[in-house]
Amino acid sequence: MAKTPTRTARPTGGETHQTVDAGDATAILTTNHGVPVSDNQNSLKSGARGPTLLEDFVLREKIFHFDHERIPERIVHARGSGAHGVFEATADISDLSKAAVFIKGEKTEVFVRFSTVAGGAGSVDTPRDVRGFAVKLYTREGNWDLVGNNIPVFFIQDAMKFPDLVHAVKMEADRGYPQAGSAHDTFWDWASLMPETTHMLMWAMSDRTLPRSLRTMEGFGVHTFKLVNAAGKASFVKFHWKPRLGLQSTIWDEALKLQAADNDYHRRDLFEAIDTGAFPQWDLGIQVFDQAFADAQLYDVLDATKLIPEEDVPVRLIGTLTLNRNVDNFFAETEQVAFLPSNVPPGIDFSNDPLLQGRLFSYLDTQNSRLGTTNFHQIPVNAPRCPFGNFQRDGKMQTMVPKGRANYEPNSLAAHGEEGGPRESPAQGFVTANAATGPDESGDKLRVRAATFADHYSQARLFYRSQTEAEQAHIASSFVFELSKVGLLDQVPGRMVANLRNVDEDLAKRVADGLGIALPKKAPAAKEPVDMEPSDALSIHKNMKDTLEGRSVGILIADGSDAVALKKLVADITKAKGKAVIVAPKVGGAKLSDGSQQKADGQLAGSPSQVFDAIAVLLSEDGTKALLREGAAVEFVMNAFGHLKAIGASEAAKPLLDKAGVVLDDGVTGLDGAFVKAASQRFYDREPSLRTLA
Ligand code: HDD
Repeated sequence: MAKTPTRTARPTGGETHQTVDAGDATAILTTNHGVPVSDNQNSLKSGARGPTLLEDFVLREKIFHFDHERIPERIVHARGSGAHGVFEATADISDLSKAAVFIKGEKTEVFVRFSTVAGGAGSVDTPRDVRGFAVKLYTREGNWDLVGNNIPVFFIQDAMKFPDLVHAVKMEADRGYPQAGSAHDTFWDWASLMPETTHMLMWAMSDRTLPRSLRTMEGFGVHTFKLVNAAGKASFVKFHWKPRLGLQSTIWDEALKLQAADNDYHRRDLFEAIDTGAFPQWDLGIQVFDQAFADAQLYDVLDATKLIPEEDVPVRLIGTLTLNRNVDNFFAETEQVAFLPSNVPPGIDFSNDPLLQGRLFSYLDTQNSRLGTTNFHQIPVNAPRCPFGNFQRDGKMQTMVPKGRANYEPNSLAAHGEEGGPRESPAQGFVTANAATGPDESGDKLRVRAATFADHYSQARLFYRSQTEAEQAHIASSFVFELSKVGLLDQVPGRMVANLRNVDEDLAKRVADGLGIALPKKAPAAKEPVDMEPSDALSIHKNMKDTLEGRSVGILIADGSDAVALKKLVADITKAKGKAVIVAPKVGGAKLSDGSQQKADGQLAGSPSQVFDAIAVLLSEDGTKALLREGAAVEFVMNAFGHLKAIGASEAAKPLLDKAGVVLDDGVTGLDGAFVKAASQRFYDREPSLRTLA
C-alpha cells in the first residue's frame, strides 16, 4: 500500500491547479473548466441580430462568476489594508515563553491588516476612528494571531456588550448614516449610559484616532495574555507594537480635508512605502508581570478598559516586525484573511479577561459567514506555513485530498500497513497553563461583573492629565464637535458631561462651555476615582520623532522657479529620507529659470497641501504673481499653515504667503537647512492663534 505523509501539507496553487501564467503572452484564455475560449467579446447568438442562446456556456459561466464576486464585508473593521512581512525575535525570553516564535534570531512570516472600525469596506481612510492592528504570525508551531488595535484599552469590559457597541456606533438603523463615524445620536446615547466606556472615549477623542500614517501608530494586544515557559510557569503579559518612525497624527481639520483629497490616504501611503523599499517597522514590546503585581493594583488586569502604565511595568523590546511585501491580490489576501484571537501556539495563552473570552468564539464563527466555509483555513493567506493535519474532513470548498481510510481516531490502521494519520503530542502540543493565577477563578455560576472592574474614571483621568496642553485642547474640542452632532436626544450631551466631571472638572467645563450648556451635576461614580501618576507614554506629542523619514514635502513650483534651488531642495529632502513631491499648476510641469522643463508629480488643484507633511513654495516673482490669482495656490499655503506644518518659501513667494495669512514663526523658514529641520516637526504652538479650541 502506498505511503502518504502522516501530516497533510497545505496545497499550493501548483499542486492542485495549473493556472495559466498571466505573464505568458502566448497563454490561451480558457473557461474555469479549462476549455479554450475563441471569442471573449461576443455572446453566442442566433443570427447576427438574433437572441442570445442559453447554450452559451462561456457567457453563462462568466456572468455567473461575476454575479458572485463579493462576499459579506466584516461586520466591523470592514475597511482595511494588508501587507506581508517578517517578524524577527531579538531577545531571549525562554525563561518566560517556550514559543518558537520568540527564539532569539527566529524569523517568522507575517501578514498584517490595518483597518478602521465603523465604516464599510468602501469608506474613507481618515475618519475619527480606532484603527485595527491585526497581525498573523505563521510560526512553525501554528499561527499566532495578535488581533489588536492602535489603542491599548477598549470600550467595554464584557463581550456581552459588543453587539450593542457596534450597533450604536455604525450607521443608524433606519437612515443608514452616518458612515464611518461616531458623531451621531445612537453612539453617544449608548456611550453616555455606559460609564465603562469613558477611558476609551478619552483615547477616541484624542488625535490617536487621526493617525498620520499606519506607519506612525502604535499597536496593542489590549488584553492581558499569558506567556508560558517550558516548565509550565505562566506570567501575565501585555503586547505592544512600537513604530520605528515614532508617533504622528493629523489634526481634525486636516483629517476632514484629507477625506476630500484622498479617500485612500493610508492605503496608498502603506502601499507606496513598501513599493519603494521604505519598509515600515515596529518593535514588539512586552510588559510582563505576576499575580502579586496584579493583586497590588487598584484596577483589575483582566479588565480591558484598563492599561498598565509603562512607568509601572516598563516595555521590554523582544522583536521586530518589518512589512516588506505588498499583496498581489487585494481580495485573495487582504479581504480573505481571517484573524482569530484563538490562534495561539504553545507558549502563549489566554487570561480570563471576559472580553477576550468572548472574542475566542466570535472570530471563528464570523469567518463562516464571511468566507462561507469551515475550510477557510485552507485559503493560502490563512493556511499555516507549518505542516498541519487532523481527522476533520469534507465540508464546503474542501481543497485538500486526504488519502486513505484514516478519518477517525483512535485507529489501528498502521498495524495493518495502512496510514493511521497524525497523533496527539502531550509533549509538544498546546497545553492550557493551569497554574493558579488569581482568586475567584472558579466557583458558582454567576452572571456578574467583578467588583474590581468598578473604577471607570481613574485611568480616563490618568490619560487626560498625561497629555500636553495642545493635546488636551484637541480632546476637549473633539468632545464638543461629536456631542454637537447629537441632535434629537437633548439629554445626551449633558449626561456625557456629567460623566466627564468624574474625569477632570476642567475638561467637563470646557466641553460644557463649548457646547453652550450649563455644567450638569456630576454623575455618581460606581467607585470614586483616584489620581494616578501621569504617564508620558500616553501622549503622542511626547513620543514623536523629529525626522523627515516617512514624511513627504510638497514643493510648489511654477514657470520661472529657480532650477538650482529646486535641485538642491530635492536633494536635501531625499538625503534626510523624506519624499519630495513636485506640484505645479500643470501636471506637464513648469519651465524653470534655466529654461528646462520640470515635470510635476501632481497638479496643484489635485494635490492640496493636506496630503503633505510640510510644503516648500519655490516661486519666482512672475510665478508668484500668477499664483496669487489661483485659489488652489492660496489654499495650499493657507491650509499648510492652518495644519501647523512647516512652510519653506523663496523670497519672491512672500506675497502668496501674505495672502494666505501666514504669520512668521519657527515653522516658517527660507529654503535652506532650517526648512528640512522644520519639516520634520509640527508647530502646535501656532494653533491657538488660528482657531478657537475648547
Ligand atoms: Fe474585534 C474584527 C480588534 C473586540 C468581534 N476586531 C476585528 C479586527 C480587529 C479587531 C483588528 C479586524 C481583523 C481583520 O483585519 O480581519 N476587536 C478588536 C480588539 C478588541 C475587539 C482589539 C478588544 C480588545 N471583537 C471584539 C469583541 C468581539 C469582536 C469583544 C465580539 C465578541 N471583531 C469581531 C468580529 C470581527 C472583528 C465580528 C469582524 C471580522 C472578523 O472578526 O474577522 O468577529
